[in-house]
Amino acid sequence: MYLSRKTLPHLPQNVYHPKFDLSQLTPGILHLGCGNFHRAHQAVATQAAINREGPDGLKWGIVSATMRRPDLVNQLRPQDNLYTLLTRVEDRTVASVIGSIHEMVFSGDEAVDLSERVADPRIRIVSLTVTASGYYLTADGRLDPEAQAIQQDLSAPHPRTAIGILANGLALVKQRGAVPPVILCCDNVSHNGATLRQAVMDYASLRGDDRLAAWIGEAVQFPDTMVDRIAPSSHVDDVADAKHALGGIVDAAPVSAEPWFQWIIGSFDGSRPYWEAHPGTKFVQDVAVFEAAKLQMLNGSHMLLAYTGALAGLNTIAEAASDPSLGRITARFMRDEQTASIALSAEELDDYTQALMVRFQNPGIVHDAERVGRNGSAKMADRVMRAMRDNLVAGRSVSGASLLIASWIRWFALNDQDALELSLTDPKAKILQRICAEARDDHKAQAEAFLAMEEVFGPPLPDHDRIVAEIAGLLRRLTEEDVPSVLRELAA
Ligand code: CS2
Repeated sequence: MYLSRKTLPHLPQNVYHPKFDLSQLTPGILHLGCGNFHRAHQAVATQAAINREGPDGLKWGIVSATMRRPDLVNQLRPQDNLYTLLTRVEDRTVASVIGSIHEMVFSGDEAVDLSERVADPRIRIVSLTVTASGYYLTADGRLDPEAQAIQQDLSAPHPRTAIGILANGLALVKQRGAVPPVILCCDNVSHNGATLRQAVMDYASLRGDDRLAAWIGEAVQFPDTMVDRIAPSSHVDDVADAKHALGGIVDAAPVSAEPWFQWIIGSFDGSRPYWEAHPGTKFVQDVAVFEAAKLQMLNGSHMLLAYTGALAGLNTIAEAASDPSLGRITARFMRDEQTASIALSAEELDDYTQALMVRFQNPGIVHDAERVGRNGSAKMADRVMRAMRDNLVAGRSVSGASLLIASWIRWFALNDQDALELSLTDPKAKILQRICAEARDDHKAQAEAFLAMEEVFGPPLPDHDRIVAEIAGLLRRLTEEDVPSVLRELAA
């Protein structure tokens, strides 16, 4: 028996589930990027809001578009888009069935015109989780006009990128003289709302429509948000765990997440779900400080754990964070380097560091280094370079950031030699591998050529030559010595 509306009444009593009539739900939100994170985050808060609001909340059903996974649509449709959230508390799992997704679509489906969906008058909010690499930004946060996907969209009738879909959809709204939806970016990108707005305006201008760009700038709200919940890729145990929790009912596409939930949203005008019904959700005037702390301290440290951890044979975030040496190096990096320019008190920063290290060590979360290590070239600027630059200007150590970058380069070098035990996904993979191949065995040349990529690292760093030498030295050690021993020394 599969999970579906029909089988909902047979769920065990202790499974939290939608309290509303699923057949009455209508679409109010369009979501682009239906991955595990969306299903463990916005969809969960939306369910809490609908539960709380009663009949008024039924207009907030989500039309969720996956940009990459038609298989997920095939799994969820027969289940009436219901799925299980497995909350992995350290020593136990709590199951909840989520029913806020009203419709699932695949963006690549010929019959699906997402720009039309953006312009559907019932859709009041368009939210996005397409990952940092899904925006095709350069290190200064502007749309990269050279990106192949953007070039393709500009000449295609039906765009495939989120940016193209939004620009075309908003053009329809403008043409029809309708009220535009609020665009809610939920990705880990610095000033995510403002950045997305600029990128969509850049796209409109590239299409030769400066009027559309100006109208988007004036008439459309793009609030900033900070989102936080660790939701790893699906794991083989998830399906069996869900079946057990649901008393034998099968869910083909459950999702796992840690208990932590945070969603800080810049206030905006217009109607919206009562998302505050979910603990951890808050509307504020200014998201910047929460966002910088999260991007640098959580996401930046995640990169160090992933890149350096995998080189030491620690293939999940929990293993890497629990390793005495790498755990220590990471906590130091997070607290001493990644807090640069974050306007929180020393005590708040200490507490946040401690809480993050505990979250990283959660043994119930199997968060693969391979996954967190993806698309580093799109993550480097916001998560690592900003703090690193501030630290260099202030004359502080950047040893953690240098280790992170050296480890990242090592991934490409190993990959080039077919010796990396995990797959390497990055929009700049080809160029970076070529650099490694051309400068084989010359660590200084590799470090220099990597840092010269301004679209990834930004303009030359203060004290550039010294940093190149520091990174090259670490790269040499990671190549020639036993990595766990190197980490033991660095942690001392
Ligand atoms: C991770 C994030 O893969 C990554 O880049 O750092 O997905 C991280 O798990 C979430 O941002 C946590 O909120």
